[in-house]
This record gives sequence, C-alpha cells and structure tokens, in this order.
Amino acid sequence: MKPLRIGLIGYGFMGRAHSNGYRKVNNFFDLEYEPVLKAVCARNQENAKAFAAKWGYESVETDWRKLVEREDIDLIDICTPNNTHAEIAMAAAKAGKMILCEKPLSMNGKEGEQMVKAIEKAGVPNMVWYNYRRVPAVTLAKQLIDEGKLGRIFHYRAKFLQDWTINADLPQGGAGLWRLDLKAAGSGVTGDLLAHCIDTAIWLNGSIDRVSAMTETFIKERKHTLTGKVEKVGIDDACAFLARFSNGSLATFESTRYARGHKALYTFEINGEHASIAWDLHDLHRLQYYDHRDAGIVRGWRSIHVTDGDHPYMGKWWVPGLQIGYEHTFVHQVADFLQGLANKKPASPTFRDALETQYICDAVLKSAKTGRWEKVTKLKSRK
Ligand code: SOE
Repeated sequence: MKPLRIGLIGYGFMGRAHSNGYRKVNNFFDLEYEPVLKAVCARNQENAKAFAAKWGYESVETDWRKLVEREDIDLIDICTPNNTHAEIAMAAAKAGKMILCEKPLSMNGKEGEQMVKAIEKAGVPNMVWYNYRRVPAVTLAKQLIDEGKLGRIFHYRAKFLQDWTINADLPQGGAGLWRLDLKAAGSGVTGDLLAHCIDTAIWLNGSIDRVSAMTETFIKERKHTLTGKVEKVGIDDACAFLARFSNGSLATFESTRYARGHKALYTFEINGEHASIAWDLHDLHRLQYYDHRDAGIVRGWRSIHVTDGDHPYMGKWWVPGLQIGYEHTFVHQVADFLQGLANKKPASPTFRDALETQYICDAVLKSAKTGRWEKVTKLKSRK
C-alpha cells in the first residue's frame, strides 16, 4: 500500500471524527493508499501532544505554516473554524499538498472562489467533508433517484434542528462556541447546518435557482469568551427558506438551534411522481420508501433497514441486520477519497462542488436581508 502522510490542523470534534476515519479505513476497505498519521497541529502544544498520543500521530506542530511546508506531509486536513479555511487551504495548495477541508468550504462564495482557483491552479486533489452523503441510507436514496424510481420530482423538504444554544448565558467565541461568533463562523445555522441540507439536496435533486428566506437572532447579545465583554450576536439562530430547483421542483428548508428537544434532527423527504422517500438522522440506518406502483392492497410506506450486503457501503461492514452509525460516514468519505486518488476520479464534493453550496447560502442570507426572492449565482464548470 502507498502511504498517504496526513497533517491534521485542529483537534476538536471534527479532528477526532476524521482521525477515526483515517485509522479505520484500511481495516474495512481494500485500497491502494494507507493514511499515515504524521502530524497534528494546534496552538496549544500540551493539548496537541495529548491528542497525538491518544490518536497515534507521530509528531506535533504549533504553527500551521510549518506543517504546510513540511516535506513529509502529503495531505493537509483543515478542521479549524471557518474563518481560517481559506488562508490555510491556499497556502497548502501553493505548497503542493492535497487538501481536505471541513464544511462549509468558506465564509462566503467570493472567498470560496479564490480557494477553488488556488487549488485548481495547483492541481491538487481536494474534497470537502460533507459527511451525510455517505450515510448508506442517504446514498441509497441517491441510487433510487438516479435509477428513476421516483420519476419526476415535485417536492424536496429538509430540516436540521438542534437546541443547544437556547441558554442566554452561553458565551460566543472559543472552542466549539466559535459557531456563535459571526467573525469566526461567517453565519449561524445557514453555514453550519443548512449547508449540510443544501449539499445533500443538490447532490440528490440538482441545482437550486432561486430562494426566499427569513432568519432570526433570538438572543441579541452574548459574552465573548475571548474578549470577556458582552458583544452583539451577529449570527442567524434560525433560518427558513423556500427554494426552486432547476428541475422545476419546489423546496422548503428549515434550521434552528432553538428547537427544544431536538439534538441533531436532520430530516429530508422527497416526493416524486411514482414514489417518495424520507430519511431521519436520528434513525439513520433506515430509509422510508413509498411506491405507488405497488399493488393496492399492500401499498404503503416501507421502512428499509439499510444493512444488507448489497446496500451502499454495507458489504464492507458486518452481517445483514447489524447497523453502523455516524462515525462510519467519515470512514466512507476517506475510502471514497482514496479510491478517487487511485482511479484518478476525484471523490465529491470537491472544492468546486462545495462552492455551489456557498452560493446558495449567500443567496439565502441576502434574501433574508432584502425580503425578496434572490437568484443563486451559477456555478461555472471547470475550464
Ligand atoms: C453543530 O452543532 C454541528 O456540530 C455541526 O457543526 C456539524 O457539521 C453537524 O454535523 C452536527 O452539528
């Protein structure tokens, strides 16, 4: 196997999820490449060392610029807050490294364009971690749609609901809570949660042309962890938008961190001419399917337990009936990336694919300000 030497930047929730993916992938998938955990980078050396010891990284760095310049690193994995993605990715591209970037790609479409330009100029393999595409039930939904099982699609409905920011005493800024700080995150639920829904939606149902949105910030001021001062909250705590897909279907999207009782309720439902499908992250190994072509007396919603060997990815895991979960989506994403390297067929979403999601987020946030329907900037295909 060819070694692929990983340099990870950031060691929070996503640093762990990705590291776990690198460690497991060759145990379950037959691949030409093998990730080698070469170095982890974080500003705090003690924390970086503790992380390296726990996950098996060979060395630590405290300055990402040094990591990017190291000759014994092939791939830079960016797991830092959104406002640092562009600078790191562009430096890594210049140094000729492959780049995996945590979602969302960038703070906005303009910044994303610069990143796409830089990595395409450097010609380096790249991918953005939109992991939910790799839940086997979601990949099965894609397969059913592509096979034409649903026929013409009329409706797409998606939601991503959480409840962890309702407490007004929760500060903004710092580890994990940078998601509440506009300067670090770029937006609130739009870039953090709806970006996932949008990525899945455009993968399953094609491009979105126009959107009409509303947003709200329920808690207007929060103490900032870094300054210690009470500061204005600039992010959207909740966002709901209507959308028109290029294929003529209509959509509703909703996300909030104020839905008491819901922790990570990502759901979607798609209604087609012949059939409908529905999926729910809290029950992620099931795909609900209704087919109008079934004989009338047995027609009804079926709950497909996506655990059989011929279901996407499942042949690599246990025996039929035994489930996998959230962490495995990252293993799948690493496997697809490595497969793509071997076949020279880049795994999606590439930076360019993920730029389309940024354009949609931009249009959503703009529409929430103007109160009007806004057109989505069209993604240009690669020259
Ligand atoms: C926010 O709470 C969050 O951790 C997102 O940042 C992730 O992308 C999402 O998958 C789960 O929720």
